[in-house]
Amino acid sequence: STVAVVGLGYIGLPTAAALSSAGLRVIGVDTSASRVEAVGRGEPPFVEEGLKQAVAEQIMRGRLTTQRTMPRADAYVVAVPTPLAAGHRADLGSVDAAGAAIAPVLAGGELVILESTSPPGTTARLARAIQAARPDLAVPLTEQDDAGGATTRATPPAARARRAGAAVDVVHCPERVLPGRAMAEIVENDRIIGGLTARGARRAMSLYAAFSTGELLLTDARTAELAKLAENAYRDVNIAFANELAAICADQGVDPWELIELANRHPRVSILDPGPGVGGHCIAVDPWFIVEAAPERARLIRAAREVNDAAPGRVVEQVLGAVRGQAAPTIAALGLAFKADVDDLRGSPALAIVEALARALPRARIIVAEPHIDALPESLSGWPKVSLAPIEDAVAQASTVVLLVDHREMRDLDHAALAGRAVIDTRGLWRQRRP
Ligand code: SAJ
Repeated sequence: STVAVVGLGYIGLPTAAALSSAGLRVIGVDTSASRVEAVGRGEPPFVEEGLKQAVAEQIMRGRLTTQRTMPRADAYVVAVPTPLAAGHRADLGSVDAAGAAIAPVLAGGELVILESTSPPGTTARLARAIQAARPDLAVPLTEQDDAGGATTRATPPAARARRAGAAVDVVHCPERVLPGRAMAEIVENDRIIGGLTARGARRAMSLYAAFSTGELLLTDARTAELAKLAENAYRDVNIAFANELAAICADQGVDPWELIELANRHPRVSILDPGPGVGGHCIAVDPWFIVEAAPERARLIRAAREVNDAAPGRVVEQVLGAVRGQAAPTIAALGLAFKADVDDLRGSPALAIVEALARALPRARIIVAEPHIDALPESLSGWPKVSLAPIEDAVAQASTVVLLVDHREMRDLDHAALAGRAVIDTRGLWRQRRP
């Protein structure tokens, strides 16, 4: 059978590779012409271990092709961005656009799977939109709908009678792979599959069974939506706990990493690592979807977001404190990515910190070292005082060194190079361990 993967990004492309590697015929769809073309040449536009090889092989075998227009297919896997809009609200524009593109090509009987992380109710919203665009098809919103609509007033009997053919099932199967380990986790992780109807969930299960070695856990769509959000909110709350402890430790003159290491020797304590903030496009975003759905209830989840969002500002204050009194300081900023060993700058606290320093220090030089990029992003390239250099060069020229990302390359840095410099280590990478 043919699967269309809608959105060839960090989730869609690895999923397209996994589905085609499992022997399915896959059509990758993206609105970006350059992305369609690059992937069509077997060249993914971002790095993920094993991705390039898998994509190139499937393209070569002809099992994976790419195009901009929505094809006919037996199943559609929607993996489009669901970013935050103003006011910490979910921007569902890309999900709506995907639905609008899929609806006209449906013939009846297809499976539409939403993988994008979504606020509660989004799967039903997608189904409603497809139903509205295609009154001639049956797109069940509930079990009762599916049974013929005996108890739903929403569907007039005349409309029901006109609907021909098999139902179009809309299902939520939230992605949950860790950036940097996407290819392995897409295959190995357990999956939550939430149907608007039980049949939809079962149909999606047989699709995922083609490539997943994890357990496939069936539930309803709203539970699946909220479960995914809960996973990322859980991590956000736990990182906020570590970041709040680190701020308290700074006032108390205590090394937070030593404190956490010691507390974690308790059999039921497992505190995460404090850092310069929470970045990426998931953990810093998804908890807001819960806040939006339940603003009165989600007090802890909102507070965690606020604690983590305040972390970059604390690092900026620390750096400003370290260079106070210097007319023209040179600062080495090590790392721009949102976390270790990835090239992804989206929502990166490190990037926000360097931008803030560039604005706050008119006469400083800021030398950025980020081994995963070969040019500064647009937000920094306009500043003559900001440059990109190898790690050793950046450190050699600087009087203040701020470590922002614990990349492998930063771990390997010879500590002797740091001698005589003010060092702000936001990841606890170079801390002095007690004997
Ligand atoms: N971070 C800390 N301290 C820690 C752990 C992380 O400061 O102890 C920071 C990182 O530096 C980074 C941010 O948090 O800036 C998030 O990094 P991450 O590795 O925790 O998570 P993501 O955003 O790369 O991926 C998460 C994963 N979710 C969970 O682990 C619950 C992944 O499985 C999801 O699929 C992904 O979000 C997603 O797409 O939703």
